[in-house]
Amino acid sequence: MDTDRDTLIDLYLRMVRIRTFEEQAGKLQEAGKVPGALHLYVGEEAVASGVMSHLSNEDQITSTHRGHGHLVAKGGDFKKMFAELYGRETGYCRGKGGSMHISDLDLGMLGANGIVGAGPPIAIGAAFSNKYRKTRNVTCCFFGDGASNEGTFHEAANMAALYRLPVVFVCENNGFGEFTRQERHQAIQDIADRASGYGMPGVVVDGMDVMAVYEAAGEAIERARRGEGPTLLECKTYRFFDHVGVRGMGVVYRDDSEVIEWRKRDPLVLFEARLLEMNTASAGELQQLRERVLFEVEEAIAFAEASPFPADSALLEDVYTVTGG
Ligand SMILES: Cc1ncc(C[n+]2csc(CCOP(=O)(O)OP(=O)(O)O)c2C)c(N)n1
Repeated sequence: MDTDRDTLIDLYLRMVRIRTFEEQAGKLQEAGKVPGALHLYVGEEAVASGVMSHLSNEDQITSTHRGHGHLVAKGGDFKKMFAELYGRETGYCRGKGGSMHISDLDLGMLGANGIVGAGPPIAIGAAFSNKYRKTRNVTCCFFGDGASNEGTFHEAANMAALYRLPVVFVCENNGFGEFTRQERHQAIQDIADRASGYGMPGVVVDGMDVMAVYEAAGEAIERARRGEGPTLLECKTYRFFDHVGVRGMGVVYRDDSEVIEWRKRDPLVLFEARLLEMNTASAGELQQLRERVLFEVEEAIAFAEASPFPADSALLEDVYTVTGG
């Protein structure tokens, strides 16, 4: 595929934005400045970036507990994100939701979600609406290998294929559900194999190679836009940090040597080398981009730290209850 320079730089920038956001968020949490659980996306940047590069604000995504990378790649506001992590009034949820409840409907980001497997039913609802209203919009549903065992995924996959809904199921297979290795929670190697059981194509792609994700996602998204129905796109990836936070909770479930091996396939380093090799940009230009992003992230952190906490009187605002009838 011939990809123009702007697209290549855009892919790089999305990955740098995610990496920088997540590394700084991890540091802040370790310094005790950010409360709550942060499930960081470092190592998996190529997946969100390769997919999101095909989407407009009218296309939707559903996200997961590991959701920062998805929102950053979809154009999320650093300031509102950091303010939310800090629990401040100026955050996406006015400081009352934290990492796993952030959404941005203007960007078509239908929400992070602390419930594993909660995204697929929401995604097919949005996709059904797109089809019913005859838009050409597509919904991309991100979920992990662990979530692919949940009933919600299977019901959504069945319905999506049955009604040929414009949805792409993007499975981020990082090899673990929390601390459980994939081979100990499912009897298959390729989650994409499950697609044929529902009557949709299943595609396996190297999730550390942003160009490979970009190409495979492009085909699946175009197929959905043409009204030909869903695809299950399995991206084989790896998280460099622990399940929660940078160093995690001290559970031993993988060797450091495994992480070191995977880090040799760091999606950012691989792509940077490719950009230099193709003469898309010089090392100096790429460094300038990274410095600009770091500056934006630091500005956003300063904004969050200077923002007030929500007032006690706001405690019950934006809280919804269903009353019995
Ligand atoms: C319904 C439900 N079951 C269990 C959990 C606890 N839990 C949080 S993250 C997680 C692992 C999810 O693994 P995966 O879907 O592969 O995503 P990853 O963390 O690897 O990105 C589990 C079991 C939960 N939040 N929700």
